[in-house]
Formats: sequence, C-alpha cells, structure tokens
Amino acid sequence: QPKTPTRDDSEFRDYAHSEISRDVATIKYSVVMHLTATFLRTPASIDSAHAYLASAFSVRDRLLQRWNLTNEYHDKIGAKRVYYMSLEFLIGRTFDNALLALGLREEYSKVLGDVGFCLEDIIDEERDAALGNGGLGRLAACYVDSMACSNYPGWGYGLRYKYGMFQQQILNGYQVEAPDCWLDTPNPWEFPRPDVTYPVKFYGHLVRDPHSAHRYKWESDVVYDAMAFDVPVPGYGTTNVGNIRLWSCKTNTLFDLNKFNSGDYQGATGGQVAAQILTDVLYPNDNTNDGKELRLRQEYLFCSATMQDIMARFRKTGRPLSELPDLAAIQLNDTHPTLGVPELMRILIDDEGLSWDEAWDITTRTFAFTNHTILPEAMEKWPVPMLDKILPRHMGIIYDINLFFLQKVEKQFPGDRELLSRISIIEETNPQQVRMAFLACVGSHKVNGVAAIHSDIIKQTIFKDFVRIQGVDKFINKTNGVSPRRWMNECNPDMSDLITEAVGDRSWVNDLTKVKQLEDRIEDVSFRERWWAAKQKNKERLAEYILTTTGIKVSAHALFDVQVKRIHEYKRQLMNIFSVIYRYHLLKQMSPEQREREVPRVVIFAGKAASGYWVAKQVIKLINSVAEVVNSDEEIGDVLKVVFIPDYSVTAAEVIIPASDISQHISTAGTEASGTSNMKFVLNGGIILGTVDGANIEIGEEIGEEQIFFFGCLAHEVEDFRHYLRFNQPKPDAALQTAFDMIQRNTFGDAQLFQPLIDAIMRGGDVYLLSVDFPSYIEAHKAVEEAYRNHDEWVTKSILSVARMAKFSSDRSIQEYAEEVWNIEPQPVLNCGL
Ligand code: BZD
Repeated sequence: QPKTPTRDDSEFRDYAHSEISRDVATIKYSVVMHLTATFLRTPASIDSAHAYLASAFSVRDRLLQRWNLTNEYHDKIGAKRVYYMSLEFLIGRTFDNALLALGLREEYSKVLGDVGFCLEDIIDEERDAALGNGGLGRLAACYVDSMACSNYPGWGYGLRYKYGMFQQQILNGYQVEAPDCWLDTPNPWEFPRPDVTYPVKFYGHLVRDPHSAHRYKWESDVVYDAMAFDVPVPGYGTTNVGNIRLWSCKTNTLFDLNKFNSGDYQGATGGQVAAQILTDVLYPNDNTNDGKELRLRQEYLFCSATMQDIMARFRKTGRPLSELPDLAAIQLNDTHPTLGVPELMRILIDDEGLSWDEAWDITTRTFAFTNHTILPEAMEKWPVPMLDKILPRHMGIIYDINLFFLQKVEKQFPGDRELLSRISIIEETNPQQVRMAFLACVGSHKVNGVAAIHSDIIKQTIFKDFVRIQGVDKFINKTNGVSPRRWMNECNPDMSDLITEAVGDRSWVNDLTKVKQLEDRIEDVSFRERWWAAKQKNKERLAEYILTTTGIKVSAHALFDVQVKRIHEYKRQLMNIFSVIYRYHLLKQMSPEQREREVPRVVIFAGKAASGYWVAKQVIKLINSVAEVVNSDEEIGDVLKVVFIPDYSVTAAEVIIPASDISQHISTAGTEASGTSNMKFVLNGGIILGTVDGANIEIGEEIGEEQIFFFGCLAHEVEDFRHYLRFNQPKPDAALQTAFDMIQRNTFGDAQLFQPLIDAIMRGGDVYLLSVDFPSYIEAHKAVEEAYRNHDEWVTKSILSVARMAKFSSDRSIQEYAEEVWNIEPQPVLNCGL
C-alpha cells in the first residue's frame, strides 16, 4: 500500500504533469543524455544500434510520463477498465509507431540527421516483439492500440516470453528453426516492475474449511513468482497511453546460501532455473492444441498473476466485491486464459469468503469470451488427472461449476441425458478431459465469434446446445478489425499522403469512415496516376527486400501475387503452389511470342510452419523446390518468378502487404474464422483472390463483390463434399492432374518427397477439398489476369476498395465490444485536477 503523502507535493505534481518540451534542442539533449549516461557512449563510439537505443529511451520517457497521467486519471475518476487477457501479443516494432503517435517523427529525423544517422536505418535496428503466432496474437496488439487511441481505459495482460516466435531459416528448401533471442539487447519498450510481483502456487493438497462447504485451504511448497513488465501502448492523436502488462516467472524460494557456501553454485540457484522455464518460450502452434503440461502451467501462471493483480487494484478502491463487474471487464482471447474463471472463483470463495452463488454471479458478470476457431485440432482440452495434480483446487471448482450447470439444465430439459453428456464441461473419455471452450462459455456473459459467418457457424455447431439453454442473445458477432495506424499510416506513407490529400487532413487515421472521400477522386487523372505510382514504389521496395533476403531478382513491373500467413493445410498454400506448377506447364507449352503476351507474375509466399507440423514443412519444401526450377529457367525469365520470403514477421508484413496487387485468402469455406491480413491488403489498395470464407465475405459486402475475385464451394456445401470424398476417390481435373504428373516426373526433385502431399488428396479423403475447388481457382486466376491488363479498371477497383473499407478498422471493433460487451466509455485524460 503506497503511503498517502503528507508533505506538500504540489511542485512535484507541477513538474510531473507538464509535458516535456517538444523542440529539437530538448530532444537532442535527451538523446545525448541517454547515449552518454544510459549507454556509456562517447561521440566517437556511437553506432546505429546505440543511436536507436538512446532515441528509443528518450521516446519512452515521454510515454511513461503520459502513462502515469493516464493511469492516475483513470484511478481518480474510478473508471471501469477492460482487461484483454491473451497468451499472445504480436506487437512487432514500437519506435516508429511511437514517433508517429507523438507527432515527433520529423523532429527525431532532424536530431538523428544532425549526428549523422538516417531515421529509416535507425528504425531498422529494432527487433520485433514477436510474442505471438499469427492472427490471434496480432489481433490482441491491434485491439490494445485501438483502446489507447480511442481513450478506452483498457489494459492487455500477457506473458513475457524470453524467446518469442522462432526465427525461420530456409536451408536447402527446408524450414529450420532458430531461437528468437529478442531480449539479448536492451528492450526500451518494457518497464520492469519488481514491486508488482505475485506468488503462484502449483501442486500441493487441500484442507477443507470446517465452517463452510465450499471453502478450502490450498497448501503447497511449489510457489513461483510472477513479476510484471509494463509495455506502454502509445495512443495516436491523444495523450492517453495504454498498457500491456506481461508476466515473467521466477521462483520465490530464496537463494540457497548453504548450497552456495558448500560450493554447489548450480544447486544454489536450481529452483530459479526451473522456474524460469515457465515463461521461457512461446508455444509455436497456430490453430493446434498439443496438450503439453508445461503449457498448462504457463496458462495458470498467467491467469493467477493477472487475477491477483486485478483484485489488488480493485481492493484499493474500497468498493464491495459485488461491484467488481462495475469496475472490471475481462475478455478471454480464446480459451487459453480460461483458468482465470476458476481462479477468480477461488479468490472470491477461499480468500474473500463469499458464498458460491455470490462468487459465481460476480465471475460471470465479469468475463466474456472470444472464440477464434472451430478446427477440432485447435480445441483445448486438458486431461482431468493432469489438472487435478497441478491445480487440485481448480479441478474441484471446475467439477462444481459443471455440477451446478448440469443440474440447472436437467431442470430445464428433464430427462435428456444425451443433452447432458453433449454439454458437460467434463468429457467422458478415458481419461476424462476438461473442455475449455465449454468452461469459457459457461463462465462468461457473452460469447463471440470473429466474423459474421464464423459467429453463425459456432451457434450451429460447438455452441448449438448452449444457444438453446442460455438464450441466443448471449452469442454475438464481433467482426475483427486492424489498426489503421500501423497497417496504413505507418507501413504505407505514400498512399497515406494521398488519402490525407483527399480527406483534407490526417484525421482519418483515427476515424476511418473518412476514407469514403476517396470516392470523389476516382475520376481525377492525376490522383489516379499518383495512386498507381505509390503502389509501384512499394513494389520496388519489396523487390529490394526480396533481393536481400533471398537473392532472387524480380521485376517490380510484374503482377505481385501474394500469399503470406501461417502454413496450414486449411489455408491451402498447397493449392496455390499446384496452380503455379500448372502455370509453369502452360508457359512451357507456349511459343516465345505467346509468352511475351502473358502478364508477368511474381508469386510470393511467406509464413512459418509449427515446428512439429510435418505436412506444413513439406509444403514449404515444395514451394522452394518449384521456385528453384522456375526461377532458373531462362526460357521463362520474368514471366514467372516464385519466391519464398523467409522469417515472416510483423515487420516483414509491413513491407510485403503495401506492395501486393493480388493477395490470396483461399481457405476451404468455413475453416478460416475471419482472417485479418485480408483486411490489411485491401486497406493498402490490393485486390483479394479468395474463397467465400471468414471476413472475405463482409469485405465483399462493403466494397462490392465485383472488387473481389471469389471462387470455390460454399461453407454449406463442404460437408456433402467431404462425405462423398470419404468413400470415393477424388477426380482431379486436367490442370490438377498435370501438376501431380509434373511432380511425379521429378521435375522439382525427388518425387518421393512430395508424394505424401498428393496422397493426402488422392487417398486421404481430400479433407480441404483441393480437388473440388481447383477448377474454379484456375478460372479465377484467369479473371485476375484479364482485369490486370486493364490498367484503368484496376486502379478504379483499388481506390474504390480502400474508400469502402472503414468497417475494418479495429477502432470500430473495439467500440462495439465497449458498448455491447464491456459497458465501458472513452475517458480521455483531462489534465484538470490532477
Ligand atoms: O485468429 C486466428 C484465426 O485462424 C483467424 O481466422 C482469425 O482472423 C484470427 C483473429 O481472430 N486464430 C489464431 O491465430 N489462432 C492461434 O494463433 C492459436 C494459437 C495457439 C493455439 C490455438 C490457436
């Protein structure tokens, strides 16, 4: 508890609350101070790494000052906060983002220029914070950005992994993983809080409270400490600064002096080493659940520290516990943080002494849950014996949650035993398993999917019974969005300047509805030319990037056809590379004159495969093998190039996305919950080639279906096709067969390597329906080519699309969550009275 100051602190307040001057001289002084005092550099020993660090620390000073003001203000007015709980935050870089938010980019450019550095090079010194796998983690980062920019009092909570998403190297065409040691150099964007540390228990046994049927004492010697690191989230065009609080694990058993004195140095810190493992590494799985015990312990460390922290903040207000839902809304980013539900129950019952019913009422009014997938392999389930061993108290609470829930349902639908077994949180397998999606659903007052089609599907499938039991109003849709700050203004400066010109000022960055005004410029010849030139410049930047990362030279005048995302069977990179093989075949059949008339194309892939996902890794190998053959075929030249850009990341995406003409989002209908890169590509003037799936559908509704090249079967047809293919051999069309034949004739090296990929289609039931969608996919490619030939038509599509994309700002998503789920309001920090 901080002591209430009795001294006169008014002068301190005056200084703390007055913004640091923004003139170049002050900035220069602060950068030089950090260079000399924080990093011990002399003018002779400054390199760009330290120029970056010193600049970043000086920016951080400003952010932390605003951070303090924001939190002090929200505390003072007793604002309700939202807590976005996510095991992943895929943040990327922060320096440029912060400079733009603070409006100090030009000033820093000048300061760095004066000491002989170029801002762009300095920006490139920063390493990505890659604490996430893909869409789910990046969504969390966009959402905290939007909360800060829209002045919502909100925090992200996550884990501070020592090793983030692995670095992908390509050796001999294969993916090789290397650790991401992102904390090896100082990280200016985190602020360690040793004062904010909580003990987290594991294992042990329970002692029943003799006075209460529901209360227990949980005793255990295995106690870890979770220590907070705060990551400031700069708000653009506001002084509000958000926060992501990340937990780092250490043991709380003291250093063993006896062991140390007897020479056992390692033993003395043994516990420390074991504990650190908990937050050592991000699990590199996207849309799969591997059920590892270490992952469960990570999840609990995260949930326990977060719930203790939220409760500590709440207790300081002195308000009764029943008012917790009036001051805190907690959003579960998928099921990974679901142990927060039994953890809050444990705190309220065992520590605070509430009755079960009181605790349950508070808990369910506090939590809400977002589902991001219905792929069966991604569904989190924990074996009961494992949970019982590691978290005996929580297992007991989950049993009781289930018991009371089933009793209620039994009253509502007497005698329906089938129903009870379908909805039970405990699955009656051997061993029994806890279905985390059901626990999250029962423990929350709202459940949402991430695009309209996905929200409909979950109501018809995994949560069908729950809709009947708990009412349809509990199940809502919140279509994803992305941050226009990072995904337009920051990554695409030239296009952003054009939008600013059309709108009249840069206010569209915080209010994307204004991009509508681009439609007024659709006939403006000069504007159209400059629009095209901006894309061309981005393509040249990407061509340069491809050259440095792969050594492949591509023409920036070719059509850039991009598929960048995690490698997964349902995303069908395999279908893409089969179509490339078929195109190669067609080109080989042509005369040089015919080839000359083709639209030259660069097919660009990037994405990581989970380290244990063999099929996905073979797909990478196939892409690289095809690339090697095609790119070295002199007859083909620039008419077709195939590129696999290694180590896809947020920073790589910021170069790739603004440069695309076409991007592919071609999941089997009904499998991609939403997708968010589809939004980013269109917001950067690219056109989608995609299936009728996820957010592609809503993008089409907004910008006009004629702006998208749709193909493939529809979600409601998938089941019948799959059923048919379980019992019948697929019938590949001539084009697909040609691709198979070329592989099998060793055109791309040893056919044996790739036979399993063909077998998955021909003998494995073709679960992702490649053989079904391939003919319409090839037709869609033809349509793309025809449209691209018509330059004018293409530019019109591009500008119109951006103009109509306002819906896909994450600001819109966050506003909907705030109003319909969290019941919170914007609280712009007012300097008055602090
Ligand atoms: O979430 C993704 C979906 O696949 C996308 O369709 C959607 O747009 C985004 C955001 O809503 N899901 C994931 O990214 N899932 C994971 O990364 C993940 C990670 C660990 C365990 C399970 C899933």
